[in-house]
Amino acid sequence: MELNGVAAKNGTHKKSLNNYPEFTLGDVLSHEQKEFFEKNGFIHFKNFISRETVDTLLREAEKIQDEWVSQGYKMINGVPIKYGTDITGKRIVQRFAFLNQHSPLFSDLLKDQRLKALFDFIGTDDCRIGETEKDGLVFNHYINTEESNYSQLGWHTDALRDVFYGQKILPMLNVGIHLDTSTTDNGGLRLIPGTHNQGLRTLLFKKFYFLSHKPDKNEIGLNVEPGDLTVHDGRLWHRVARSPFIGEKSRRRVMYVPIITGKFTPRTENSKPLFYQRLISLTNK
Ligand SMILES: O=C(O)CCC(=O)C(=O)O
Ligand SMILES: [Fe+2]
Repeated sequence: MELNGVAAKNGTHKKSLNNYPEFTLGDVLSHEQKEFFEKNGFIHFKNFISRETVDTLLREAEKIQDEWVSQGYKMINGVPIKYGTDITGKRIVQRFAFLNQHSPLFSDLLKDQRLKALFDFIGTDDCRIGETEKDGLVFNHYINTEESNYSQLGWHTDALRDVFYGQKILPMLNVGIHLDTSTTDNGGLRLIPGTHNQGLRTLLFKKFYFLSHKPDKNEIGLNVEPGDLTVHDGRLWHRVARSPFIGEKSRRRVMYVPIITGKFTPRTENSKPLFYQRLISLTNK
């Protein structure tokens, strides 16, 4: 694999099973981190938050989930909420949007100074964390049960939404904060390194958006532990593979927040779902 050539040189990162280097996020990006990201369109930072913080966030999300379930909310700022069923039969939220607007624990997390260091992957001075734009802080909860229909997500890029807006594709990053261990033998994020740099034709037509789930010969899987942070370029092709297991072993929870540029376009209670937001909620059966 091409990535094998990028070997660990010093103590700041080590090799993982999948053979891509892992890094540590500080207050500024290193030259090596920028170079890796520019070439591959993704990067993996270990231990962004502690296991204790992960546990606290999981408990907080569960509290918010129980409230949303009991109130029967359908959308947050016009973004459809995805509901499902846990292995115990309990009704759960499988995709939250704008979670940062529902608890200070989540809004404070987005204030972490180290997240600002990531702006340098874009390099313009209008970068910001999408606290009130796009889908805000998203929380995805995948689990395979008899009844869960949210256990995978087809091939897509996150930049597609700008195409539907008729806008120029603006630089954008998607920052993942992982809350469960996810190894490549248990489904999880698959991405195709380098596809962020291959032009509009690749961005639009490499795969059938959200409908195609077929493994790609160049895809790589991530191996993450709770508290790890990953970043991928908005133009990078990726999917979420279904875990081959049923039940607890298949559980995978991960949060995403975008780093965006361009015109400030906040969403409010009166916002309507955008095409891509409907697509996500319709296609992951
Ligand atoms: O769950 C993941 O790791 C990725 C989710 C994703 O690609 C998305 O929500 O756009
Ligand atoms: Fe995505």
